[in-house]
Amino acid sequence: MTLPESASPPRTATLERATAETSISVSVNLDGAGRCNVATGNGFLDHMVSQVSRHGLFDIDLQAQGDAHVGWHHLVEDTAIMLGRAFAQALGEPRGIRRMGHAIVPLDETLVMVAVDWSGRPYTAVDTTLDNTMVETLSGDLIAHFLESFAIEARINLHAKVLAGVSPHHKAEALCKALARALRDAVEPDPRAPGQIPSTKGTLSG
Ligand SMILES: [Mn+2]
Repeated sequence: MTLPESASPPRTATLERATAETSISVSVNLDGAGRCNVATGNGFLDHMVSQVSRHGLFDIDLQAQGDAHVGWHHLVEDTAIMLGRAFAQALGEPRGIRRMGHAIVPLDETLVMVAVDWSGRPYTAVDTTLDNTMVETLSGDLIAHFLESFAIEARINLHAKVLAGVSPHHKAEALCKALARALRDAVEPDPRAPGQIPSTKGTLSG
């Protein structure tokens, strides 16, 4: 029996975790309006999470504190881990969704491509061209680390590539916008296949 749309469980998740390095609480609504309340202590990381929310139309409430005195690595990594876990939990069993999504996003001189597959098999191929530069207050390698950590925990296949660009800020921001649009397409209900697992294998459990 196919349940009517109104009976579908809400695609939301709320998680908290405290480690010796960070304390993070996160709530996600995949069927939101792009409302974002984020405070990580790093302005550019807040900017990145805000892009994912706004352009994916996901509601995200994320509060993070961490050992920033040793650098931003732990905070960026754990923020991405918790965000990825929240997305995976909010989605639950991936029935009736489009499963794959992609976006090519320009931002002035920058052009990026992101493609995702909610396959249940984590895989990443990320080329940001940012590894040897700073992105505002973040070392550039953390942008790829954010994307990869998110993808592993969300259990998605993520390909992300900067195709053109100069500004490190633009490259990182466009990557987050493209991730948002690709994710939005992937989790969108498919009205032509309601309630179905979008796989000939019959499962997306990996
Ligand atoms: Mn910006």
